[in-house]
Amino acid sequence: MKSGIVCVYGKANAGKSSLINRILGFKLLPISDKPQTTRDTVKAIYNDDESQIVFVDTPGLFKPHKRFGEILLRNAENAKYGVDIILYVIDLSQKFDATTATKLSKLEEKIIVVFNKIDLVKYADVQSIISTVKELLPNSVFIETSCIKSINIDKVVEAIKKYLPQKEKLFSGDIVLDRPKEYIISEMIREKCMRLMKKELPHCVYIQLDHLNEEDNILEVFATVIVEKEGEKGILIGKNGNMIKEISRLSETTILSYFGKKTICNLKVKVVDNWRSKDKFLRKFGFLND
Ligand SMILES: Nc1nc2c(ncn2[C@@H]2O[C@H](COP(=O)(O)OP(=O)(O)O)[C@@H](O)[C@H]2O)c(=O)[nH]1
Ligand SMILES: [Mg+2]
Repeated sequence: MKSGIVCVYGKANAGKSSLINRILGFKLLPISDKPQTTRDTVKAIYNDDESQIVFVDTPGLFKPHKRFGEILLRNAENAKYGVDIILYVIDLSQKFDATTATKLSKLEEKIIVVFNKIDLVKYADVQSIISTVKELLPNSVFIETSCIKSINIDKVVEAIKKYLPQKEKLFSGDIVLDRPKEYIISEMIREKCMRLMKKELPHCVYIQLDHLNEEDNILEVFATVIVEKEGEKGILIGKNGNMIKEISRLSETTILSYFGKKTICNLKVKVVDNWRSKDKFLRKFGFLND
């Protein structure tokens, strides 16, 4: 049996969560076109007959502009230590800067470089990025992928398996995420907010799951969508409550398809003034542990 921990690392929006979802074969982690969709360093677990891969999805690297951002960044940076393999995801369609690759070149861990979003670029335009990375990380493995078009995802799995140590499974049974149902549901709701909201607004959203009422065929969710300002609350509720209704409706569909139960999603919206800058709330919401 081969098993180990793979940290998925790279800039915000590179496609890290998309890649993990593709490898798992179903959509587990939230994805959107806004950077910082991933907030927590969650572990997503891939199992097959001969291996277990524990993926650590990270919030990605970005310039933090609030206390909250600083904490996410610190967690992302810390996640890469003590793992078996680092999967470094690069978005080929974006301007490349060598800082991250240079930082990684100093680590001992095996690095698999994933050049993602090849569906968006012409090879001639990205050749120089690829050769720069190859020079900076000469001992790594390199794979070009598209998560959208499902290109070379199997090669990534193959490469990971090759370098995983011989070890017994770290997680038993068929757990796919190291988080409870409540977490998965609130992430599904948050993903809908991220997708429907414009620009900076989605980042102020925190989903507090108040109560889960679960019966044989029905799942009733009571949650509070927390934002930072009255204006944001207005936008989130929308004209005649249309926005929050749409968020509920889309969440219900996603929760149903994942848990196989008809879902009713009751959402309230509440303002917690500037929560992303206050340690008290960052701690309460589980982002700050010290
Ligand atoms: N065209 C294209 N888009 C992609 C690809 N992989 C991810 N994306 C998109 O890039 C955005 C960010 O993806 P996400 O997985 O949330 O990135 P993360 O922040 O690194 O976890 C989403 O809109 C994805 O649909 C790809 O291979 N090709
Ligand atoms: Mg992500």
